[in-house]
Amino acid sequence: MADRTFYLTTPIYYVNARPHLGHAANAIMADAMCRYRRLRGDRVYLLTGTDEHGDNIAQTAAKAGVSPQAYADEISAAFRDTWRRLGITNDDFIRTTEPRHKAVVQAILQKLYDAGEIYFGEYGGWYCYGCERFYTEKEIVDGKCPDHQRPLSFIKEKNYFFKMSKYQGWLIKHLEDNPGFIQPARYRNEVLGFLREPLQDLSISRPKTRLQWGIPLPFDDQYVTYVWFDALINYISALGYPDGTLYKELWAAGHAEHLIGKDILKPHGVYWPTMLHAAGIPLYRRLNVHGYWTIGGGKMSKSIGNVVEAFQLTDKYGHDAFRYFLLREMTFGLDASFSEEAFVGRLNADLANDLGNLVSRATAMIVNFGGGHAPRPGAAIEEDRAVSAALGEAARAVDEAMEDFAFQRALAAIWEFLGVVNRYVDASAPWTLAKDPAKRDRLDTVLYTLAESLRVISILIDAFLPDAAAKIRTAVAGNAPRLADLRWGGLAPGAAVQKVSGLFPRVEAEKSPSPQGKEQGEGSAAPNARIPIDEFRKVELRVAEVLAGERVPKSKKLLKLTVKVGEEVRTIVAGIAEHYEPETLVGRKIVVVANLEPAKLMGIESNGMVLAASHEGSLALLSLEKDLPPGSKVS
Ligand code: ME8
Repeated sequence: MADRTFYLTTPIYYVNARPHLGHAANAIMADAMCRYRRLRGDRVYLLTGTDEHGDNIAQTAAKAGVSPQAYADEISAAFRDTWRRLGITNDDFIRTTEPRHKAVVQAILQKLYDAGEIYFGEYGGWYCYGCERFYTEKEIVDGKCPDHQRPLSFIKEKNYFFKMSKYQGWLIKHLEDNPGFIQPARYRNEVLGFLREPLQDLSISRPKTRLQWGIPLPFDDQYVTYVWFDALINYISALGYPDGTLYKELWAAGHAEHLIGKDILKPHGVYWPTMLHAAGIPLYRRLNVHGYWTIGGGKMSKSIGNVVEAFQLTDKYGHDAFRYFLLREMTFGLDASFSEEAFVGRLNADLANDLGNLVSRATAMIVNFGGGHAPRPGAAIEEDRAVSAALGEAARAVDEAMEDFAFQRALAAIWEFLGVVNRYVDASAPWTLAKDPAKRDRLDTVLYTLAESLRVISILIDAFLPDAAAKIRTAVAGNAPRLADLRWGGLAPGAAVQKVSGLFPRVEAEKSPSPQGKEQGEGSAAPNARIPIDEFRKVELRVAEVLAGERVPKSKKLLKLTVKVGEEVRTIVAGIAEHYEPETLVGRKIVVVANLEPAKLMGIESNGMVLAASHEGSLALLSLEKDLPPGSKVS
């Protein structure tokens, strides 16, 4: 990441619904990303806000018996308060009913009108009031809006149109020349997919006879601006386009990135770039698209009704735990399913156990055996060096993951490091060393390693778990966190360390108290919970043939395997080097998870996972009882 300035926007939320889990997840992702970039020392600017015009809001306000402005004031305030309580570190909050925004929308409309980019015409089409847009025949599913699953309305009227169709070829070329413009790639492909159909011109107005609640067109006061044309412009009106310093430094200089949910891909991936291009305004740098949170498999959002108040669970379990779950459980770009059970599973396994226990054990030992100070370490042995090496790996992996907004990968890498430190505590057994005065030197080294681990952990988790990070920092002589301080050895010997306990208290499930102790599987969401068959079906298991195998240099545990799955040849890195010689595996048929996201292990990209059973230190690869070709499905 060479770019040291970072302007990130969230969508502006419609004020027809109170903030819910989906909105909160979106704002939390944006916040975690911005906190991370600030830790890197980058100049960061985070914008969020509310989208307050349109049919939808006018109708909701009418139902509530209040004016649209009064309605918008109330819900917009609810978003601001909610974000403040969630600790979202936005630098500005824009509302589309503010004069600073309206002026820019009108200036851009006028500019496009003067340039002949807008014309008056008639159009009839199927309209979704929920999405505030027309749907093409191809997009309509069973006569309904694919997003809201509600019938569409046929609307025919005279309106102003933006000549979007003429930019179809230009946009395709831009996407082809800039493969990273929309990420993950599936969404870039989706936009290229839309663009295989002829692109229509965009109706950018609504007659006042039908809708009053909008920004009047500067060239025809009988019309108001279509909500998307109004809303998208918030990203630059908030910066004081065209003359504001922020606009020049953040937008015009090419540092803008958007974070959106997949439902609003088309307005951001098609309308917005063509609008900008037609108005002679530079484009954003990158569009980052996340999937949807569902509840129990159903869709959750907007006017569908199955909406969760973001705070119900944050108040119950704490902001950090809520942030952690949302960031850890969603693979960026894909949908994720929310359940309190899975939430509590993660809280207990990852937060209470892996992190909370480590912090309380380590600080207690430093206080009890080290007198409340990080001792001066003696000579490091291999076990100590493994911890510092693991930190380097984790910091690198986190940085790589954050470049792609892959929060789940970043957290998995941090938890790898926590695993290394937890195993180090067990293996080095400071409580035994403390009994033998002759081992004082070794004990000091171990206690220093623990104190230093806590210091770096507080930096690593700061963007994701800011409250817990601050508590650890206070207890372990930490300064303001910076990624630059992730270098091993930064903690001065003699630094004071205090006990920390109860960072994340365990939650006992109300319905089915489960006796999950420390032995529960690492990183599993709800270790003993039963899962529906559909969850299992998401895992694609296949037979693979090993074509070649070699040890991964500098790793005791890893083998690099080249395997054939069907016709496809791929690399899988497997932690089986202590149990198998690579040569003995060639030609064997094994079972692999074929649809895992790629992961980098010791710099090698692994595409899949080998299945093996283990028991008390012994490990056995799964093999077939009868020969079947590679690629065969396992179920
Ligand atoms: O679309 N899971 O506003 P909005 C994940 N005003 N994200 C979700 C979600 C869910 N279940 N539900 C909503 C709008 N979101 C427009 C945006 S931008 C110029 C105008 C996300 O309040 C959704 O994907 O309906 C979107 O990115 C954001 O919340 C705002 O949704």
